[in-house]
Amino acid sequence: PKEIFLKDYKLPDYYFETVDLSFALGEEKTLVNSKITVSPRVEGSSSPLVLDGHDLKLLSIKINGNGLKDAHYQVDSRHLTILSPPSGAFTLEILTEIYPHKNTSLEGLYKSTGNFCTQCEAEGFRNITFFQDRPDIMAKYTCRIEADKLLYPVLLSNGNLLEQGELEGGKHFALWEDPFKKPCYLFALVAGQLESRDDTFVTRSGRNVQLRIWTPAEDLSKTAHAMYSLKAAMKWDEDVFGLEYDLDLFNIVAVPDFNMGAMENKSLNIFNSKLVLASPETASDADYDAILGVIGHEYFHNWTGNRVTCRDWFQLSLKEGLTVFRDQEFSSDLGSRPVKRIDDVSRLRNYQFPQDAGPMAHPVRPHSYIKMDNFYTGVREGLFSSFLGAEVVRMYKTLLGSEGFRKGMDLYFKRHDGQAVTCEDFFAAMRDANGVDFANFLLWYSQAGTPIVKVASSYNAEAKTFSLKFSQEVPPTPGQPIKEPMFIPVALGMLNSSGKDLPLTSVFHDGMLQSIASNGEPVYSTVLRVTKKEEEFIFSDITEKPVPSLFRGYSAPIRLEADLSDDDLFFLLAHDSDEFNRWEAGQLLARNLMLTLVADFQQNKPLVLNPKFVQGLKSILIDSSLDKEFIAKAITLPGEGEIMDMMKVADPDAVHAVRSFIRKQLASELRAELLNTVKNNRSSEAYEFNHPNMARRALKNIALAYLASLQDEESATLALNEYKSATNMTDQFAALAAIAQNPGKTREEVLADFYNKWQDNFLVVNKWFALQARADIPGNVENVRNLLNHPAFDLRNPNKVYALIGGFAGSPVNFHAKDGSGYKFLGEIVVQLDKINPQVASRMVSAFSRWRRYDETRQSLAKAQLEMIVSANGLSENVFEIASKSLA
Ligand code: B3K
Ligand code: ZN
Repeated sequence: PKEIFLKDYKLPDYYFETVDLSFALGEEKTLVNSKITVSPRVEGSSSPLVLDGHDLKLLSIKINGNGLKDAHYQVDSRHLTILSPPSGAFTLEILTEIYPHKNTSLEGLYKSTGNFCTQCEAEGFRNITFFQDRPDIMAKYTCRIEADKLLYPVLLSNGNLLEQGELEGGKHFALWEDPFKKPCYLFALVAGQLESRDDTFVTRSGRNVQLRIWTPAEDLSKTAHAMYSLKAAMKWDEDVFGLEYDLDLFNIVAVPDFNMGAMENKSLNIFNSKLVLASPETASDADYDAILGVIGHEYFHNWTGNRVTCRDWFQLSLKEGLTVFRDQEFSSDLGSRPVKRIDDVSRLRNYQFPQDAGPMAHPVRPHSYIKMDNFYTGVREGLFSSFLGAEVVRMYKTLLGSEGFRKGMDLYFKRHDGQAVTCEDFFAAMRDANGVDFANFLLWYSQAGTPIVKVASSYNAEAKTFSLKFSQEVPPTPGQPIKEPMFIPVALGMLNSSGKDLPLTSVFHDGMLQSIASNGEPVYSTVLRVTKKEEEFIFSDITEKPVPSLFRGYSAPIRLEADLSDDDLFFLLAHDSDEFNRWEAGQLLARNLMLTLVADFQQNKPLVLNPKFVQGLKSILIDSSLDKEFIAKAITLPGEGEIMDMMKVADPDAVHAVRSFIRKQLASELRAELLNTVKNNRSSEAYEFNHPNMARRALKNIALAYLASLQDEESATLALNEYKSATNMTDQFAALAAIAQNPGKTREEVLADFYNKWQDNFLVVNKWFALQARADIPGNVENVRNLLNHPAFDLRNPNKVYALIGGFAGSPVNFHAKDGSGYKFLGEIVVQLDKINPQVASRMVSAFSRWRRYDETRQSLAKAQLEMIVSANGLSENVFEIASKSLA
């Protein structure tokens, strides 16, 4: 397989001005005619024109209307080369034949439950026709679709519908035109039996936009939340960024077979059904939240990604980092900002940091790739995006403030609308709009690995100064043994002895006393710019010894090692005005506690829970002034993966035993409070999607989960009653999960009951698969193996694979079973799956990538599976890249 390098980027020799596509969709084969107007970049040059194409059958090729003779082109399974094109502009017309019904990779044109649909990002357009499949080729498209009218009554593509009509033989056609230039990865086509929920949105300048969400007829009633989310997103982008929608029509289509979450094709977004369909009975609060966020995300791409796109795929974060940041802000504004931040940071810690510490570590802008699809993070959720890239964008905002950030965005669009650009262009817009010096900030794009920041503090009572000494280190990553210091924005405040923020006036740094007051008034929080390997900041006028609250709101994606004592952390947990840092203090305490107990466990010492920790959590649990969802997050222990990530040699058994011990111990000591929490947070009202109600449910359900871990009669009855009386999926599934923690008869009965109830709803059945897959009951490998043969399971459907196989690969106990049974199971599946769908297989194989983190026995078992995979016949580039880099 060929590796592609950023440093090798070259401007294309030819540009495409217009592309007229014509599809004749058929059951056995589809004909694709593509007519392109081509112009050389350099006048008069006639170097060969190389087009990408993957397993296409070429039927004919014409230049300026004349058939091209065999001697004038070359074609193989990857390319079509026109050896000496005419000098000057010309038209190129290519007819190819493709087989969508056989396409199980779900890339290019394929069929999903009888309907045609497409997925072209990153490099899927080459599965449809020969093309310069690279994002810096921006052209204007038309698309004519011809198909059987009964089988495919709805025909959609990008832009506006120009014409439609009947044809002979029961066929019909539609002709679409997209007035905006776009790269081919944003092309889309849908044909099938679909119905739409229709609505309208009037933009702030008065444009009437027709909104349509398409699904099979039986799912139409479940699209109300998606429509609400779309309208909210359109309004939000106008209010916050002044960005309006630019066409008269916006379509969303939900399909059940989709490799990731959704795709932002111009005016024809295609979505995985699970991120569109929701009703209170079938979707949980988490699903509702995800739908809001992803509908927002794809809509926001219209400006950040489509109007301004990427020059090449190395610049992915230019659109993904920025758009993830935008959807995070959108969800924060519509829900709770601190809770959203907590979720996003947890996701970063659980997906991104482990990756950045492993063999697949790469900078926000990678230097090379074999298969671009492997560079979208966020693995098992089927929702792939650039979480670290979003943190980089967030840092601009932290440094510039909302207004400065908006100025930068305005300049970015002013300069680059209609262009394919780079991360430097975004950086330059932020810098120039604000006239600021960003020092070595660009390193965030090129240097991989998570910086470790140490902070030592000291108070001088006489001088009334408080010093913070920062030192930073970025660990080596593959190909980058030596690192430079990074530019790290540190948002901070200082708490006095009664827990209030101390006023901050000035700081001594770099030999200068700088004022940090704002208009002569002291501030209570400030942002320091740490740019060197070691650096000291001395705050003056600090009247008492403070407890510093560092990296408020998680102002930089780093690992912090501060010299805070447990008492300081308990104090921050109780008082910090920054809610995120209150949660963070609790997590740090829990992490320290868990690591200590893990060591005890490994030395066969008895486990004892620190009463101060119980007390700290108790005071949060019963504090009625706090947001309920915040409480729910604050009493949730860090995940097992996060703790393993912090150990020299990851020990899944010890971490699992310790986490279970703490949960059970907390449940028994806080039993009365937890019972009250469940009782006081029930509601007989109809389901509502809003923060207070979701927060109430979240708190009730975590309390229920704690109680169920006690495995006693009373808790078991309680959980069963909650299951039976639930009126929405959030409560019903939470009760099911609480029950399913404990092996036994009730577990089996309730799981069977749930399946019986929901067997006709594939999205709910996937929840049922996932729950069983990630169970930590002993010997679960066998259960999961059996579920592979369940009639509702299908290896060809990505959602099902993510639920069952992905769920299993994320379970610390059974996947890492010491006898190697979990590894063997995954190894076999990867090889099987790779023949069906390489993208999905490569998501799964990445569960092996951190095999070196475990003990020797596990290492050799996992390594054997990786070796078996790498040597498999006909392995895809996707899986090869991950597996071989993991072994390297
Ligand atoms: N841009 C797409 C992701 C494409 C992944 C390609 N393998 C959707 C998103 O950003 O959410
Ligand atoms: Zn995106």
